[in-house]
Amino acid sequence: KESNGFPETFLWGSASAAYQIEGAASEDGKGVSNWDQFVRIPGKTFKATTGDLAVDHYHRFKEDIALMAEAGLKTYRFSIAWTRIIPDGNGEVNEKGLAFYDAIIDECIKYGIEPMVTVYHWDMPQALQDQYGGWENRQIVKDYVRYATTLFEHFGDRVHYWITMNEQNVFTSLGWLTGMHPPGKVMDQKMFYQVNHHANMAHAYSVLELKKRYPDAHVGASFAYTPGYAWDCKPINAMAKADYDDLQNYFWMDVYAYGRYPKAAIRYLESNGIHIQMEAEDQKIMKQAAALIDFMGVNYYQTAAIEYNPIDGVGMSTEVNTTGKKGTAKEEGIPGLYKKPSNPYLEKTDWDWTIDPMGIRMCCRDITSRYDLPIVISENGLGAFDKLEEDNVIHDPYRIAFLEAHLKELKKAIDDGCDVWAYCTWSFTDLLSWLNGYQKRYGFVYVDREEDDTTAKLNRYKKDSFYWYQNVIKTNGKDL
Ligand code: GCO
Repeated sequence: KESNGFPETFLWGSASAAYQIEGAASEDGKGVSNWDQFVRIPGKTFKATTGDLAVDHYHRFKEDIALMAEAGLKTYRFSIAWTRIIPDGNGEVNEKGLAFYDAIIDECIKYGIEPMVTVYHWDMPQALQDQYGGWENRQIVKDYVRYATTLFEHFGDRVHYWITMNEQNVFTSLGWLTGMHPPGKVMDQKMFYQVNHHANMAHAYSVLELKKRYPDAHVGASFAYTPGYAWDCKPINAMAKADYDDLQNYFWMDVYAYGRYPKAAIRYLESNGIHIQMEAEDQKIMKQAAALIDFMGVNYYQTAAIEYNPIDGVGMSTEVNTTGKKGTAKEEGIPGLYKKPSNPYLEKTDWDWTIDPMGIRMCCRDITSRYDLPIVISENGLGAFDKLEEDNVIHDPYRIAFLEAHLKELKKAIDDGCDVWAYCTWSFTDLLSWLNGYQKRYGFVYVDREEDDTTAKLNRYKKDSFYWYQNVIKTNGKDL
């Protein structure tokens, strides 16, 4: 059948996060974040890489945004560093921090690029961690909402797309279960769920504050959605997939879209002695916020195969592939419920992430039928080893193939009736990978630096994929 293609208003974009690109870690009054501190613990990141310099976007944002304009981007998704706006988390507002993001936003607007702002992309003021344990304490809700409201009031006249939380499922799992992200706690399950509830309330109250001020603003949260496939048609594996969905997908998306936790997940937690502490109004506020969100943000990278996991089966793995050496990832699961064996039908990236273009269509279809919400693909991309060759060219046909295959499936999702507003690749320039330094690159623009290179020139070079994306945007995806 004939495809209608991408809508005329489709927002072609790319995404980044403050800590991964900005650098200037202590300039212009910026406070210390949890990440500034965490990366200094030996063994936490590849070659002890820090974001102190990152790709120096703080000083080169004009060059970077000019490149985005050259590529034809319609939107640029970036995050704001809480520590630039309120350096100690809940004290004075730092005017220089506001001025930096004013400049970014104005630069985007100058080129007709719609700014899409992520309020929280994992870098929390360390002062709040020290004062009261950060996300572990209910106080974080008030402090987050004050920070978010400061952004809404200052930037709301120019920013029409807001993302409250980036991958809450990831930063909480890695922070309180695998210990790979700050605060580095391992299998603290009770706290994991409590922290999530605090983040949910921070999200919910900030949605209400935004809509009070800017009822027409578009808001959502970005969820790292890994759709599951039942291993086979054995009923117990189909049930394992239902458990996986309730505990690992709908546990977040149902909160954003419906304002409630999946019943079976809550029953499971309670039967394991985990009771989420809530305040009297919480359920009401969650529902109010859910009724106000405009889209579901989806960061799509991969799918998972799901199989029943016996009670003495595999647990959560704290050893994942951070080396880029294929085949080093371990199977993970929740004993008694499910595990995620490697899917034999799919190729994998060097970091053992399955490559599954159809998964992006699955995400869209599932969100459309379950929530009937518009969708913003807030991230999709391929982390790979890229090579700068003579004459400063970078041939990345694997990235083009990856993105093209995903966009073809996204187009089918649109033809299926899904209301997809935007597609942001991760990322535009290369940037710091939280745990992998600079060996795992995602950008259309190569940044000339290595981990331990303090004299890096940080020159920007366009990869082949840059020109490919430029053409996709110019033709509004017509040839896909
Ligand atoms: C990495 C990760 C990140 C994430 C992003 C999530 O290599 O560090 O892949 O780049 O994709 O921050 O929102």
